[in-house]
Amino acid sequence: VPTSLLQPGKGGDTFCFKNEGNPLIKHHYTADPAAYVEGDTLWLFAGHDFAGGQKGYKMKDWLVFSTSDMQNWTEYPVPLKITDFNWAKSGDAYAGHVTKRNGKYYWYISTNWSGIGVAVADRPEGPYRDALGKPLLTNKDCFDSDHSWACIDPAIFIDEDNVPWIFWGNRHCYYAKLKDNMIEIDGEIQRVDFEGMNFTEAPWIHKYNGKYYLSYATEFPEKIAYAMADRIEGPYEYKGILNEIAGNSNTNHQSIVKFKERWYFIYHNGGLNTNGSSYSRSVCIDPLKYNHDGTIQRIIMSTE
Ligand code: FUB
Repeated sequence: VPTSLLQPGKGGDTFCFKNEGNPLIKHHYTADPAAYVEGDTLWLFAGHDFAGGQKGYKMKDWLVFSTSDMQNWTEYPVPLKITDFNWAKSGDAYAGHVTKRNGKYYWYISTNWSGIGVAVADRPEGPYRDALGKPLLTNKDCFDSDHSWACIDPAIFIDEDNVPWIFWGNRHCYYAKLKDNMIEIDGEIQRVDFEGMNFTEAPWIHKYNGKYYLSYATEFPEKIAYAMADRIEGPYEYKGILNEIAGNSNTNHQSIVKFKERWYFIYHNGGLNTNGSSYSRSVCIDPLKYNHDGTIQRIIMSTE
Protein backbone atom coordinates (compact mmCIF):
# COMPACT_ATOMS: atom_id res chain seq x y z
CA VAL A 1 0.00 0.00 0.00
CA PRO A 2 1.54 3.36 -0.96
CA THR A 3 2.33 5.46 2.10
CA SER A 4 0.16 8.22 0.63
CA LEU A 5 -2.87 6.04 1.35
CA LEU A 6 -1.94 5.90 4.98
CA GLN A 7 -0.83 9.43 5.71
CA PRO A 8 -3.12 12.36 5.07
CA GLY A 9 -1.37 15.33 3.61
CA LYS A 10 1.83 13.48 2.74
CA GLY A 11 0.88 12.31 -0.75
CA GLY A 12 0.63 14.27 -3.92
CA ASP A 13 4.04 14.38 -5.53
CA THR A 14 3.81 14.97 -9.27
CA PHE A 15 3.59 11.67 -11.02
CA CYS A 16 1.67 9.96 -13.80
CA PHE A 17 -0.71 7.03 -13.71
CA LYS A 18 -3.10 5.30 -16.07
CA ASN A 19 -6.84 4.93 -15.82
CA GLU A 20 -7.14 1.20 -15.27
CA GLY A 21 -10.85 1.23 -14.57
CA ASN A 22 -12.93 2.43 -11.66
CA PRO A 23 -12.00 3.57 -9.11
CA LEU A 24 -9.87 5.97 -11.13
CA ILE A 25 -7.40 6.76 -8.34
CA LYS A 26 -6.07 3.74 -6.51
CA HIS A 27 -3.13 5.22 -4.60
CA HIS A 28 -5.18 7.65 -2.48
CA TYR A 29 -8.68 7.67 -1.13
CA THR A 30 -10.42 10.51 -2.94
CA ALA A 31 -13.91 12.02 -2.67
CA ASP A 32 -16.13 14.89 -3.77
CA PRO A 33 -14.79 15.24 -7.34
CA ALA A 34 -15.12 18.60 -9.07
CA ALA A 35 -14.00 18.67 -12.68
CA TYR A 36 -13.09 21.76 -14.67
CA VAL A 37 -12.44 21.65 -18.41
CA GLU A 38 -10.04 24.11 -19.98
CA GLY A 39 -9.23 23.56 -23.63
CA ASP A 40 -7.69 20.12 -24.09
CA THR A 41 -7.34 19.43 -20.38
CA LEU A 42 -9.74 18.11 -17.81
CA TRP A 43 -8.72 19.17 -14.30
CA LEU A 44 -10.00 17.05 -11.47
CA PHE A 45 -10.09 18.54 -7.97
CA ALA A 46 -10.90 16.14 -5.17
CA GLY A 47 -11.16 15.74 -1.44
CA HIS A 48 -8.72 13.36 0.24
CA ASP A 49 -9.95 10.79 2.73
CA PHE A 50 -7.56 9.47 5.32
CA ALA A 51 -7.23 5.72 4.91
CA GLY A 52 -9.00 3.54 7.40
CA GLY A 53 -11.30 6.19 8.82
CA GLN A 54 -14.26 3.97 9.64
CA LYS A 55 -16.14 6.20 12.06
CA GLY A 56 -15.90 9.66 10.58
CA TYR A 57 -14.14 11.82 8.02
CA LYS A 58 -10.48 12.66 8.34
CA MET A 59 -9.84 15.09 5.49
CA LYS A 60 -6.87 17.43 5.79
CA ASP A 61 -6.12 18.55 2.26
CA TRP A 62 -7.37 18.59 -1.31
CA LEU A 63 -5.77 17.02 -4.38
CA VAL A 64 -5.51 17.97 -8.04
CA PHE A 65 -5.14 15.80 -11.14
CA SER A 66 -5.26 16.43 -14.89
CA THR A 67 -5.71 14.49 -18.10
CA SER A 68 -5.92 15.25 -21.80
CA ASP A 69 -7.35 11.87 -22.87
CA MET A 70 -9.08 10.35 -19.79
CA GLN A 71 -6.48 7.55 -19.86
CA ASN A 72 -3.21 9.16 -18.85
CA TRP A 73 -3.40 11.19 -15.64
CA THR A 74 -1.02 13.47 -13.79
CA GLU A 75 -1.17 14.19 -10.09
CA TYR A 76 0.38 17.39 -8.72
CA PRO A 77 1.83 18.26 -5.31
CA VAL A 78 -0.82 18.96 -2.66
CA PRO A 79 -2.20 22.37 -3.73
CA LEU A 80 -4.36 23.31 -0.74
CA LYS A 81 -4.71 22.26 2.90
CA ILE A 82 -7.34 22.94 5.50
CA THR A 83 -4.64 24.71 7.56
CA ASP A 84 -4.34 27.28 4.75
CA PHE A 85 -7.63 28.68 6.14
CA ASN A 86 -6.62 29.82 9.62
CA TRP A 87 -10.24 30.70 10.49
CA ALA A 88 -11.39 27.09 9.87
CA LYS A 89 -11.64 25.99 13.47
CA SER A 90 -12.91 22.43 13.23
CA GLY A 91 -10.81 21.76 10.19
CA ASP A 92 -11.98 19.12 7.78
CA ALA A 93 -11.40 19.55 4.05
CA TYR A 94 -14.90 18.87 2.75
CA ALA A 95 -16.16 19.29 -0.83
CA GLY A 96 -14.95 22.07 -3.10
CA HIS A 97 -15.15 23.36 -6.65
CA VAL A 98 -12.65 25.24 -8.82
CA THR A 99 -13.37 27.66 -11.63
CA LYS A 100 -11.45 30.25 -13.65
CA ARG A 101 -12.25 33.94 -13.84
CA ASN A 102 -10.22 36.94 -15.01
CA GLY A 103 -7.13 34.75 -15.46
CA LYS A 104 -7.17 33.35 -11.91
CA TYR A 105 -8.37 30.04 -10.50
CA TYR A 106 -10.76 30.15 -7.54
CA TRP A 107 -11.22 27.13 -5.29
CA TYR A 108 -14.39 27.28 -3.20
CA ILE A 109 -14.17 24.85 -0.29
CA SER A 110 -16.20 23.57 2.66
CA THR A 111 -14.46 23.55 6.01
CA ASN A 112 -16.78 21.53 8.21
CA TRP A 113 -18.10 23.60 9.92
CA SER A 114 -16.68 27.10 9.87
CA GLY A 115 -18.23 27.97 6.52
CA ILE A 116 -17.31 28.11 2.85
CA GLY A 117 -13.97 29.67 1.95
CA VAL A 118 -12.29 30.63 -1.31
CA ALA A 119 -8.66 30.24 -2.31
CA VAL A 120 -6.99 31.68 -5.39
CA ALA A 121 -4.09 30.65 -7.63
CA ASP A 122 -2.44 31.68 -10.87
CA ARG A 123 -2.42 28.12 -12.19
CA PRO A 124 -5.02 25.34 -11.92
CA GLU A 125 -2.58 23.06 -10.10
CA GLY A 126 -1.85 25.79 -7.56
CA PRO A 127 -0.46 26.50 -5.10
CA TYR A 128 -3.61 28.19 -3.75
CA ARG A 129 -3.85 30.74 -0.96
CA ASP A 130 -6.81 31.89 1.08
CA ALA A 131 -8.29 34.78 -0.94
CA LEU A 132 -10.30 36.37 1.86
CA GLY A 133 -8.83 35.56 5.27
CA LYS A 134 -12.37 34.78 6.43
CA PRO A 135 -15.30 32.68 5.21
CA LEU A 136 -17.22 33.73 2.12
CA LEU A 137 -20.39 32.18 3.57
CA THR A 138 -21.26 30.89 7.03
CA ASN A 139 -24.21 29.21 8.67
CA LYS A 140 -25.84 32.56 9.29
CA ASP A 141 -26.19 32.90 5.52
CA CYS A 142 -28.37 29.77 5.52
CA PHE A 143 -32.03 29.99 6.46
CA ASP A 144 -31.79 27.11 8.94
CA SER A 145 -28.64 28.34 10.59
CA ASP A 146 -29.13 26.11 13.64
CA HIS A 147 -28.09 23.20 11.40
CA SER A 148 -24.34 23.13 12.01
CA TRP A 149 -23.28 21.77 8.64
CA ALA A 150 -25.81 23.66 6.51
CA CYS A 151 -23.06 25.70 4.86
CA ILE A 152 -21.06 23.16 2.81
CA ASP A 153 -20.60 21.90 -0.74
CA PRO A 154 -20.12 24.98 -2.95
CA ALA A 155 -20.63 24.61 -6.70
CA ILE A 156 -19.92 27.41 -9.15
CA PHE A 157 -21.52 28.02 -12.51
CA ILE A 158 -20.52 30.86 -14.83
CA ASP A 159 -23.35 31.40 -17.26
CA GLU A 160 -23.10 32.38 -20.91
CA ASP A 161 -23.81 36.01 -19.94
CA ASN A 162 -20.66 35.75 -17.75
CA VAL A 163 -22.55 36.01 -14.46
CA PRO A 164 -20.99 33.72 -11.81
CA TRP A 165 -23.34 31.84 -9.47
CA ILE A 166 -22.65 29.86 -6.34
CA PHE A 167 -24.91 27.04 -5.15
CA TRP A 168 -24.34 25.21 -1.86
CA GLY A 169 -25.99 23.64 1.15
CA ASN A 170 -26.91 20.65 3.23
CA ARG A 171 -30.58 19.88 3.86
CA HIS A 172 -31.49 22.95 1.77
CA CYS A 173 -29.97 24.19 -1.47
CA TYR A 174 -28.99 27.86 -1.47
CA TYR A 175 -27.73 30.05 -4.28
CA ALA A 176 -26.52 33.56 -4.97
CA LYS A 177 -24.67 35.58 -7.56
CA LEU A 178 -20.99 36.28 -7.08
CA LYS A 179 -19.45 39.63 -7.90
CA ASP A 180 -16.96 39.82 -10.75
CA ASN A 181 -14.14 39.64 -8.17
CA MET A 182 -15.41 36.13 -7.18
CA ILE A 183 -14.86 36.80 -3.48
CA GLU A 184 -18.06 38.64 -2.62
CA ILE A 185 -21.71 37.65 -2.79
CA ASP A 186 -23.76 39.90 -5.06
CA GLY A 187 -27.29 40.51 -3.77
CA GLU A 188 -29.73 38.25 -2.01
CA ILE A 189 -29.21 34.64 -1.02
CA GLN A 190 -32.06 32.47 -2.28
CA ARG A 191 -33.18 28.89 -1.78
CA VAL A 192 -34.11 26.32 -4.42
CA ASP A 193 -37.32 24.46 -3.66
CA PHE A 194 -39.43 22.27 -5.90
CA GLU A 195 -41.82 19.39 -5.59
CA GLY A 196 -40.07 16.08 -4.97
CA MET A 197 -36.70 17.75 -4.33
CA ASN A 198 -35.61 15.95 -1.12
CA PHE A 199 -32.21 17.64 -1.10
CA THR A 200 -29.38 16.29 1.05
CA GLU A 201 -26.24 18.05 -0.28
CA ALA A 202 -23.78 18.27 -3.18
CA PRO A 203 -25.47 20.60 -5.69
CA TRP A 204 -23.96 20.85 -9.18
CA ILE A 205 -25.20 23.04 -12.03
CA HIS A 206 -24.55 22.41 -15.69
CA LYS A 207 -26.19 23.50 -18.92
CA TYR A 208 -27.11 21.45 -21.98
CA ASN A 209 -29.05 22.64 -25.04
CA GLY A 210 -30.11 25.82 -23.27
CA LYS A 211 -31.54 24.05 -20.19
CA TYR A 212 -30.18 24.26 -16.66
CA TYR A 213 -29.59 21.01 -14.78
CA LEU A 214 -29.35 20.94 -11.00
CA SER A 215 -28.01 17.59 -9.79
CA TYR A 216 -27.58 16.80 -6.10
CA ALA A 217 -27.34 14.08 -3.49
CA THR A 218 -30.73 12.95 -2.19
CA GLU A 219 -31.78 10.80 0.79
CA PHE A 220 -29.23 9.03 3.01
CA PRO A 221 -27.46 6.79 2.08
CA GLU A 222 -27.27 9.08 -0.91
CA LYS A 223 -28.33 8.71 -4.51
CA ILE A 224 -27.85 11.44 -7.09
CA ALA A 225 -31.03 13.09 -8.39
CA TYR A 226 -31.55 15.91 -10.86
CA ALA A 227 -33.98 18.59 -11.96
CA MET A 228 -34.22 20.82 -15.02
CA ALA A 229 -35.17 24.47 -15.58
CA ASP A 230 -35.28 27.10 -18.31
CA ARG A 231 -33.66 29.69 -16.06
CA ILE A 232 -30.87 29.19 -13.54
CA GLU A 233 -33.12 30.54 -10.81
CA GLY A 234 -35.82 28.04 -11.72
CA PRO A 235 -38.53 26.98 -11.41
CA TYR A 236 -36.89 23.52 -11.45
CA GLU A 237 -38.77 20.37 -12.32
CA TYR A 238 -37.69 17.14 -10.66
CA LYS A 239 -36.58 14.56 -13.25
CA GLY A 240 -35.54 11.56 -11.19
CA ILE A 241 -32.59 9.57 -9.93
CA LEU A 242 -29.32 9.53 -11.88
CA ASN A 243 -27.64 6.71 -10.04
CA GLU A 244 -28.14 4.35 -7.14
CA ILE A 245 -26.38 4.25 -3.80
CA ALA A 246 -22.66 4.19 -4.49
CA GLY A 247 -21.52 0.79 -3.29
CA ASN A 248 -20.48 0.85 0.34
CA SER A 249 -20.31 4.64 0.68
CA ASN A 250 -23.24 6.36 2.34
CA THR A 251 -22.42 9.59 0.49
CA ASN A 252 -22.04 10.37 -3.16
CA HIS A 253 -20.98 13.62 -4.79
CA GLN A 254 -21.14 14.22 -8.53
CA SER A 255 -19.59 16.41 -11.13
CA ILE A 256 -21.02 16.56 -14.67
CA VAL A 257 -18.85 17.94 -17.48
CA LYS A 258 -18.42 17.84 -21.22
CA PHE A 259 -14.90 17.05 -22.37
CA LYS A 260 -13.91 16.59 -26.01
CA GLU A 261 -17.51 16.15 -27.16
CA ARG A 262 -18.39 13.55 -24.50
CA TRP A 263 -20.26 14.02 -21.26
CA TYR A 264 -18.96 12.47 -18.05
CA PHE A 265 -20.46 11.68 -14.66
CA ILE A 266 -17.70 11.83 -12.06
CA TYR A 267 -18.60 10.65 -8.55
CA HIS A 268 -17.28 8.69 -5.60
CA ASN A 269 -17.97 5.35 -3.98
CA GLY A 270 -16.36 3.16 -1.34
CA GLY A 271 -15.11 0.77 -3.97
CA LEU A 272 -11.35 0.59 -3.47
CA ASN A 273 -10.49 -2.94 -2.49
CA THR A 274 -8.09 -1.82 0.24
CA ASN A 275 -10.77 -1.15 2.89
CA GLY A 276 -12.89 1.28 0.91
CA SER A 277 -15.77 2.61 3.00
CA SER A 278 -17.99 5.62 3.64
CA TYR A 279 -14.92 7.38 5.02
CA SER A 280 -12.33 5.93 2.64
CA ARG A 281 -13.88 6.80 -0.69
CA SER A 282 -12.75 6.70 -4.31
CA VAL A 283 -13.44 8.86 -7.34
CA CYS A 284 -14.94 7.05 -10.35
CA ILE A 285 -15.90 8.16 -13.87
CA ASP A 286 -18.65 6.91 -16.15
CA PRO A 287 -20.16 8.24 -19.39
CA LEU A 288 -23.32 10.35 -19.19
CA LYS A 289 -25.91 10.23 -21.99
CA TYR A 290 -28.96 12.35 -22.76
CA ASN A 291 -32.26 11.25 -24.19
CA HIS A 292 -33.80 13.17 -27.12
CA ASP A 293 -35.96 15.19 -24.75
CA GLY A 294 -32.92 16.35 -22.75
CA THR A 295 -33.48 14.03 -19.80
CA ILE A 296 -30.45 12.06 -18.65
CA GLN A 297 -30.15 8.29 -18.84
CA ARG A 298 -29.56 6.54 -15.55
CA ILE A 299 -25.85 6.03 -14.92
CA ILE A 300 -24.88 2.45 -14.24
CA MET A 301 -21.78 2.53 -12.08
CA SER A 302 -19.08 0.51 -13.77
CA THR A 303 -15.77 -1.08 -12.91
CA GLU A 304 -14.29 -0.30 -16.33
O1 FUB B 1 -16.60 14.67 1.98
C1 FUB B 1 -17.26 15.29 3.04
C2 FUB B 1 -18.71 15.49 2.72
O2 FUB B 1 -19.32 14.25 2.38
C3 FUB B 1 -19.00 16.35 1.51
O3 FUB B 1 -18.89 17.73 1.76
C4 FUB B 1 -20.37 15.89 1.15
O4 FUB B 1 -20.79 16.26 -0.13
C5 FUB B 1 -20.21 14.39 1.30
O5 FUB B 1 -19.62 13.82 0.15
